[in-house]
Amino acid sequence: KIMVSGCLGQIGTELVTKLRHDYGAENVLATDIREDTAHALPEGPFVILDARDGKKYAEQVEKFKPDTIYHLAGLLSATAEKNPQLAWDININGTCNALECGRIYHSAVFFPSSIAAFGPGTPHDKTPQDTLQRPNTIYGVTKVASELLAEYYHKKWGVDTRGVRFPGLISYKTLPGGGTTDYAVDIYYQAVQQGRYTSYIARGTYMDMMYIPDAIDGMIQLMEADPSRLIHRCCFNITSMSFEPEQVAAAIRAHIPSFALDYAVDPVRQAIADSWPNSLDDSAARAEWDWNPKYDLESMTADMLKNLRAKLGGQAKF
Ligand code: VAH
Repeated sequence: KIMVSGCLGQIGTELVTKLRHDYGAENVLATDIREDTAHALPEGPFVILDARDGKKYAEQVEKFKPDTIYHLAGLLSATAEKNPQLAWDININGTCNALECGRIYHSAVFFPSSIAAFGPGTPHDKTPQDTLQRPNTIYGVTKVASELLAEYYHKKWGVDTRGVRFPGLISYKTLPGGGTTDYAVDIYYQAVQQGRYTSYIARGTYMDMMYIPDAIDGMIQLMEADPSRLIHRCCFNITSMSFEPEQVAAAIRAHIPSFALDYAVDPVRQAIADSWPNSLDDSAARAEWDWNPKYDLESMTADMLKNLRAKLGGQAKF
């Protein structure tokens, strides 16, 4: 049995859909701070849960008795930078509650870290699995603190904690909520609706990215991996591609030749992007639990445009 917090987010909606398909809807408890008014999730148990409410979090875990908790509730980088105290409250206290539940009720806990867990002083190219982590964003600070907490709960109390450092995630079902990498999702929506896009991230800014089917499969693969093979726990570098805006534009032009890209750089999100790696070394994930993504920029672009044209119907002019 599985419980998911933050189930209505960009990752959560697709994870719950996949888990309910694979394990049976009744075995997957979806929780979020808000109601599923858009009916983003397939049928199954749903509970309103603010991850900061430790008492309610524990009540739900005690009642549902999940073998695994995927703790996804949290604020993303750009939103967090606008409200650092709230970001600390949600991202840290929520994770503490998930880990306490893992300790008391013996559930395994998945934690989503991020490339944001690295900062300006970290090697930017092929960033190693084990290296300096001194991020200068509140989001990155909460990710490093949470990684260390998750490692501590494993070493101190044997909680089965595991996690990955996600790159920017690209999907067409649920929009991301206030990230820095969101330009790489917006560009596809604008391409099919306007035939053009104005990027808030500057030309030449490389960041790791991943198509969401690979992310969802990777999370489940990690949680099902043989624990005796795991040398690392929280959290594994994983990536599938690294690109800059001009490269996405070129991939889109293979389908929409007239697609135009220009720039209006947002200094806040550009500074965040500049502090992050250009590319990760994900050899530890490949060696310890056979991480092996399927999509590259070309196949992701074809799939995104096909599905956005279907989703947007008449709004898709290109
Ligand atoms: C963000 N999409 O932009 C998230 C993610 C690596 C990026 O953490 O904040």
